[in-house]
Amino acid sequence: MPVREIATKPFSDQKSGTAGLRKKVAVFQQPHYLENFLQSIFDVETSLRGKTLVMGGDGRYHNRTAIQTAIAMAAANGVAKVIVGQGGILSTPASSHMIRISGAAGGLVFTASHNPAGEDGDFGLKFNIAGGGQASETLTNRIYEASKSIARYRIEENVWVDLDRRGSQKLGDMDIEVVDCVDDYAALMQTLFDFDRIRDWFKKGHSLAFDAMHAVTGPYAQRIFVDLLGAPQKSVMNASPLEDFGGGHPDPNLIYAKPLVDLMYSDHAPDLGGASDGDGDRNMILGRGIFISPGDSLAMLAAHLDKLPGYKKGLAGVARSMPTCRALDMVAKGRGLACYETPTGWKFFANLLDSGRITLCGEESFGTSSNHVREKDGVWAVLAWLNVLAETGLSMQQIADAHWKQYGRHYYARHDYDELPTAVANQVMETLIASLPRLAGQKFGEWTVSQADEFGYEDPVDGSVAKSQGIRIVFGEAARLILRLSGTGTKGATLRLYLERYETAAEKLGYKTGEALAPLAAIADQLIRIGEITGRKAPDVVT
Ligand code: VG1
Ligand code: CO
Repeated sequence: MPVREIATKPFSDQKSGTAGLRKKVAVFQQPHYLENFLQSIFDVETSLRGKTLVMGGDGRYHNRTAIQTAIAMAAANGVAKVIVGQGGILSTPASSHMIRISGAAGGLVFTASHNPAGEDGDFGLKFNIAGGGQASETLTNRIYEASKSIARYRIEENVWVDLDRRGSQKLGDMDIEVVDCVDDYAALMQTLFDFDRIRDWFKKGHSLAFDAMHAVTGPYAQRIFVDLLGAPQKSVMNASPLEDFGGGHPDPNLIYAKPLVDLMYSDHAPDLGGASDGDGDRNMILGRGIFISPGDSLAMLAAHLDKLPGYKKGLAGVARSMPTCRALDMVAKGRGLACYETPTGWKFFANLLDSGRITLCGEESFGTSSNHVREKDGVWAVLAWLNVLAETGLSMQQIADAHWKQYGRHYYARHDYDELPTAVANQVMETLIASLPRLAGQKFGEWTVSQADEFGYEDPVDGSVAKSQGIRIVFGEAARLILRLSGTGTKGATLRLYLERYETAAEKLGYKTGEALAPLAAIADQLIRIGEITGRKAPDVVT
């Protein structure tokens, strides 16, 4: 097959955000756009030459086209072997696992995660390194630098690979292996969880509702929950992945997964409700009549995980992103575990996991996972909860009540202000930053500011430093307000305000979240003035 060098000109916007490069589909469809970014990866990550590269995506619009291009460029750039999920499908955690077990030098994960899909929606590409973790900021910055001066890319001409036919194919000197997207992942799950016990739990009449949101987890849920664990077919909703995710917003939260939430609060609610996002790395967890916030889910799993087969040795340590509520810290304290606080974005957990410092980690944005892969993992979280329920024989409500009684309760919410003009969003941030030095010691309502600063992180493993990772206003253990700019949006700027309030007294454990946080929201109005500066009356999404 002839390799061609194509002359090209740089695009100025190929800087990765919180998790990869995300743009409108139309941006990715521009001639040379994807090719430039891919060539920048091949030019920077020269270790891919002669090695294996994993490819797969969440199945959204443009997935197959992009993968054909990537295969043609991998061949032209000296990659020895490409392993690709059948139909171009691999969930993000399954990609991470595939990179790990195949000893690949890296992986291309085609996804814009929870962002809407379809012709007018978003597309994205994440580069993962050997070991299965997301490229570090240092690496994505080098790729960005390369993309700013790129002048040519290499591609094999006239390539068309049959992505639907499992097995081996050849493209020039390069091997291509098309693999089932679920097999290896399902095998991994069976090493971590007690499938027999979960099967029995279903046989006893317990039930699950899982919403795949017409995104990538459909085939995984079908195989694992229905075929392997014997859950009735109706346990999996919206199981067929669609290129536009059914026109929905594949973000598993109280707003976008409303049908599941309604079911869980109805008279015929199952014992456990779960949902995942576009690429399968997020999870939402509910019990009958109860929503478990992601921060609580993380803390409760930290308290119960060592009952499950894959974690019997106990946890090495735990970690959470800075905006994630401090419920995890309480469990860590109670159990004598190290607890790390990292910037937002899963890539910051990678070194902690690789060095054996932590076993479990999570983010407030519906992300939880363990050291079994280097991405967050939605189906894993649902399985972990299924196993905890089957093992303890308790209901979600009973587990939550006992947890809050022992550790206290963190009320938590995130307020998103979407699609703001970038200058206006920056003004909110800058105004607040300017006021920080005056805040410590000031009293607001029943709370006094103990600390007000911009969060920075020094990685304990490689010493790399990440600055300006969000503003935090801390009121001792009692409360926190956090403000940061999103790094995953594709239109304007999104401001995220996070509210956290901690209570331990028995009579304060049963509030409704909105009510518990109302006084804190009022303080946020006064301190941060989002409404005043942006002209927005209310957040667009509250989760
Ligand atoms: C958001 C979340 C963050 C998560 C990231 C990727 O980032 O807040 O916790 O890691 O999405 O998740 P941001 O910068 O928009 O706040 V996913 O499921 O898109 O891979
Ligand atoms: Co995702």
